[in-house]
Amino acid sequence: MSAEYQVQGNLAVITLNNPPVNGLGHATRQAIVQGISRAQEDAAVTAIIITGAGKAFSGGADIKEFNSPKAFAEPSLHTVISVLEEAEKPVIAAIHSVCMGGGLELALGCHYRIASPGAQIALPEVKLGILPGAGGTQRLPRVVGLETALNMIVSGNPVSSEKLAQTALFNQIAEGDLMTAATAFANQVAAVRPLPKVRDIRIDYPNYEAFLQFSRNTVKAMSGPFPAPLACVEAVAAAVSKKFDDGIQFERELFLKLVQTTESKALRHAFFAERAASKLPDVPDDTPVRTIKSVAVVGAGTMGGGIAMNFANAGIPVRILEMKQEALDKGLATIRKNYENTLKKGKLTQEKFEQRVALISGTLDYQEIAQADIVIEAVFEDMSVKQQVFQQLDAVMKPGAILASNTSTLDVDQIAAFTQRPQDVIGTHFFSPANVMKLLEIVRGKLTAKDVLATVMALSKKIRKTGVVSGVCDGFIGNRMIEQYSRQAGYLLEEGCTPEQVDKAVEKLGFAMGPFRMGDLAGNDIGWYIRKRRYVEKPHIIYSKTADLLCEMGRFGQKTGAGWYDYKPGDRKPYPSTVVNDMIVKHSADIGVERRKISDQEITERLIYALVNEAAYILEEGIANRASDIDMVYLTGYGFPLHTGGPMFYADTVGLSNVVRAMEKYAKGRHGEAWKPAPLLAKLAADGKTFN
Ligand code: 3H9
Repeated sequence: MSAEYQVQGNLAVITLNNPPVNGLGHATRQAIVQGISRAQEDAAVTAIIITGAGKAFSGGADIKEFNSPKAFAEPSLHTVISVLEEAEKPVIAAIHSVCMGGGLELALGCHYRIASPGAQIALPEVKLGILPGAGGTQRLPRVVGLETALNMIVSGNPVSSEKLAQTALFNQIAEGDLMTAATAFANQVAAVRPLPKVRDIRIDYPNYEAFLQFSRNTVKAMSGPFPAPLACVEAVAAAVSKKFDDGIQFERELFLKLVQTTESKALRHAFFAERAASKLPDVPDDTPVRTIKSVAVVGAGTMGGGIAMNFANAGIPVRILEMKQEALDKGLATIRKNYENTLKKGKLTQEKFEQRVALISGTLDYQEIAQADIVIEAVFEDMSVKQQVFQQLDAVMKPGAILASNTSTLDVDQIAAFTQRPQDVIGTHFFSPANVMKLLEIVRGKLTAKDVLATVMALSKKIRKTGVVSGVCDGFIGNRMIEQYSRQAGYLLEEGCTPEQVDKAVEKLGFAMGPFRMGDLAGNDIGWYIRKRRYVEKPHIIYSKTADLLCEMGRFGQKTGAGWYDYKPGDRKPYPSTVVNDMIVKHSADIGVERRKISDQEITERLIYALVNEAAYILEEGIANRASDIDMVYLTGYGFPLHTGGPMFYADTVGLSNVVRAMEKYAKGRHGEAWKPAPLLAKLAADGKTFN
């Protein structure tokens, strides 16, 4: 049973018990209905309390069930809610911790609701690409008002129970023990008849059409490719414009449509992928972790500064080490300025601003960082520089300190070998801007200790990053894949595209930024530096020379006021550049390639399938633990469109055999060798299987 039934005196108590968050799966729904029926039949029972065991009242419908017929098997959530609402004895929801989605809908079907202070109340379905499908859009506006309900349903964000104390959602906010308060309340209302039902409340909102029209316009402009937010508005509109039962029917139809959309499947995939990424088969949840109370960062450049801010934001003191006073002062001033900008925008209180600035200090002396629990190196991406730094860290850091490198491509095992304590060395690859981007690639060296890995994974949660573990290889998961993507982007230029055409094609698909705009933002010189290394180490790899020619012109991107695009001073807007386009056309002629018209479909397929094929090698080699980890890397670090669920989920949606067929076609063109399908991809496609 996933709900327990107990009789305590004259009260029946139904306790949802389906860890981790009392999801309302089929068995739980059955158990609730059985509990209500037992309570109705027991003449000694005068009222029924429904509550949740453990860390939630309920986190809502069991999302895992959505892809199976169980999700809709009777008793459906609708049926359960009707059973509660129609019960002849008062049903009181005793709410604590988390009351979300179907959990809140269940509570809204009860006659009364009591909540602990601080409970998180939400209808977050929109974040999964659906809408509340068990009456939430019809009942919530009846108790909290049209505007509050619409905000909660369209944003999906939680609101604390105290904030809703003045609304008809709660009959009481419990002071002290929740069950004691619920018991006293249940006894008070045991004899009340008729029983109050949320469905009977009238929504009083004169001129609601004007408000709803305004909401439609705003939501439409903000929801991009996602259909759910607008559907939420329409469902809430039905709560005012239709009779209750018709509104419920309308909500249900919308829900059933949305749950089938690729966008919703992609968001549900991302929900579970994010949680799966924090689990490693050989590092169980109870692996001991090292205490992290202080952090040091080596390097006060853009990366080092951004990394330091993450820890200050989480309340952890950080000391930044630099070689020269001038560089240190500049780095600290940049951090201060970043915080000042956030303060000016009203996104930070004065108090928090001061706290955060005070948590970051600087030093020129290695000895002054020796007692830090973790040190993160963020110096120039060159092995000999890394060697010097890690040898120094090995000499000064206290025993047990974690030594992390922010390298984006270099061999973490080689870095670890510069020290006498390779078990304490790990890669922590942040993405620029490091204080903003969600992704943290955690690079596990051959000798990295399990407790070091567990500590860094826990730390990534604390600083609100999505930590994804990668094995050691050139570029790890993200940059190793982007290498193939960039190569295709370069070939496309040689064959007939302009940077603008390539960028627009992928941006139309929902990418935050195309490859050339991304290059201009990150700095084209970084790729140039890496390619020069590869020309020596891996001479068989053929790159388009266009990017080198661009760098030879000094066009490093936004920072030099010119890159693939032209820029006006103080303006980040890219303008197509005649100089660059001429250079590309000339280069095609120089290498004897006849330029042709290339379709957007070819552009997006070549860029995305190049990512997917490399990802298949990465998965096969065990560099990534699971396909969904690769999706998380691309969704949180590379601006891959969320509504597609990431490159692997996207390829699954297209069908792997279709992906392979397209690759075979491109293999007949220039640089066809790049299109040899990875054995794993070929096998899955042949077997009709998927990555995820
Ligand atoms: C819905 O209700 C539809 C209805 O309107 C209509 C139906 C007809 N189902 O996040 P955490 C798991 S849609 C299944 O790390 P936290 C999660 O996978 C639903 N599993 O913890 C993880 O498992 P594991 C609307 C769920 O404390 C574990 O719980 N509800 C569900 O940071 C811990 O999760 C939502 O969208 C679920 N509903 O946060 C709520 N929820 O340990 C989504 C969680 O195996 N959930 N799990 O990896 C959340 O926002 C957070 O999980 C919550 C807890 C705030 C509840």
